[in-house]
Amino acid sequence: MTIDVATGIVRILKQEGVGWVSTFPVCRVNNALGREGVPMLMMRDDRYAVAVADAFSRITAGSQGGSRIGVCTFQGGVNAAGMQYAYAGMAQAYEDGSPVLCITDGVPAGSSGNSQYDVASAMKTVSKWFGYLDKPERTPELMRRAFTMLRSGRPGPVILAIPNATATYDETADPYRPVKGWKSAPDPADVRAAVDQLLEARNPLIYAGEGVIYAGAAEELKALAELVNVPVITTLKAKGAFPENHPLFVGVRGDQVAHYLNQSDLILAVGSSLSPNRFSHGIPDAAKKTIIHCNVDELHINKMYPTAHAVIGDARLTLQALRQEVSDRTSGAGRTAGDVAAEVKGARDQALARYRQVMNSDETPINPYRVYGDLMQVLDLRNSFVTHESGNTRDQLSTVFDTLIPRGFLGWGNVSTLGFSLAAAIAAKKAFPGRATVAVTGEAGLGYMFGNLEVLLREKLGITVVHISNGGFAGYGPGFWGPGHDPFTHRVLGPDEVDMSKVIGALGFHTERVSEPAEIIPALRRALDVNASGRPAYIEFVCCQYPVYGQWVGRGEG
Ligand SMILES: Cc1ncc(C[n+]2csc(CCOP(=O)(O)OP(=O)(O)O)c2C)c(N)n1
Ligand SMILES: [Mg+2]
Repeated sequence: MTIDVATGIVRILKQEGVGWVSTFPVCRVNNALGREGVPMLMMRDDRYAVAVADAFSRITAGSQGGSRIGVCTFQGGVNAAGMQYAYAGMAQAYEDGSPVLCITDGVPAGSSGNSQYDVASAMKTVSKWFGYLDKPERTPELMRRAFTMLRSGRPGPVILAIPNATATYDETADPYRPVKGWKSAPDPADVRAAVDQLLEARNPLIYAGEGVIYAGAAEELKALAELVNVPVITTLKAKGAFPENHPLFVGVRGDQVAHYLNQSDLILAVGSSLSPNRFSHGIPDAAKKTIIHCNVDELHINKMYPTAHAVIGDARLTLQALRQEVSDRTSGAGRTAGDVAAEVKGARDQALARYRQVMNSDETPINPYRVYGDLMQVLDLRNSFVTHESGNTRDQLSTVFDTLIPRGFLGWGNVSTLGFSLAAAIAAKKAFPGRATVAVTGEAGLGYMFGNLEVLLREKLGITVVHISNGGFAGYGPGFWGPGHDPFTHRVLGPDEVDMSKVIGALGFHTERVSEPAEIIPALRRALDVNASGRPAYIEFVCCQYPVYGQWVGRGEG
């Protein structure tokens, strides 16, 4: 059967279990999606088209229903306006290592080199793999390769450029079979070496990264931590990989995390790049510690710190192998030294005391921590999804929000790009429609979202946007980063000047504006009720600019 490339791609996507595709027009594959019955989620800009698909890959990663690949399309070709705008979304997906498939029009043969913007070289800087479909017969080959990249090894975006979507080929010549994706198990000698060190350490610490979630290895992480009786911290992106009510859980951010990072003599890193960023912890005095680095590939080994032992392989298989080795060495008894859980509790109680206090605060304007505390009371933490924004909401929520299931909270952002929370919430609703879904934002994040709010109404996506409305970019307020940000780039019109609940209410959202702490819980309940019938909600909480304490731990200091 002779078919055109666009139809061939869409049929392969269906074989690969892709249920919908996010887009911003136009891409020449889109009509084939429509004809073949694959729903399109049309966003209102190209960056969001990428971000929703990106977030869908992240949120479904390692879930019980199985990892699913988010797919998006946007404008490319010679007039690559869409692609230029989508670039921001791709850069973020690449930086965060998200396996999203981006399909775009390629520059047709004979037209290359005519524009200033060089599509191929630009795309290569933000993708694990960039494929250019130079012959229609290669459609199955390139799609096979794309899904191999998406489902195997270190996760990252794949971009396919289709220069001629109407060219035809024989569909039966090279029939497509779905790609399962492959994993590798670690070298047993490396596992033994790691366990030698682990059992000798006085103060080991497990540093869990998002690779644990991609590998679907949360259970294995818990089992190993319990067997070796070692405290656990997770990165921002791995928040939820370890149950945060577990006695061995130290935290994602906060003084207790700094304390454990400082006092540890051995770091067992699993599924993390260990590349400290603005929003992840470094390892202080790394040269004095033993770093065992378990990762899916060698890219991150010996990257910023000397790796004492690398264990290369899939995180789940690695954790299983480590556990088996410990169990064999200790006749199943594991490592029992000290009352680790009591120490963890003591450190957490001490570090969290100041936050627990303000989570009950009756002050007005409302303390943002009170909103987070009340949100935790309203949500079923085993059946809900919360995500933060760039700004104070990230640092505040990652310090105090208790996440009990993988992806009950999405932490994101090696470089956290404002506006992503709405995309994440949309993706979460698509992935798990039954879960209450909340995006917590400040005014900057909200500004990025505005154009895309219509999508929630059109698609009947029952999501609640919680706005910590504090009239400024709080992190850039007085005292932050020294002089220069305040008063210059700090204040915006706030709740005294603009009533955002009216603005967004006029769109058709259920909206409320809350100034009294006692009203937080009832307002959240009303919003979530409305969400259940597919209507989005926005709540403006009139808040103070409350400081964020502590820092992400750097490389040299505590
Ligand atoms: C795309 C992008 N540009 C710039 C930044 C830098 N940035 C981080 S937070 C922030 C302001 C956040 O202010 P707001 O949304 O009001 O949150 P608050 O900290 O007040 O809660 C800015 C400009 C960013 N993260 N992403
Ligand atoms: Mg603000």
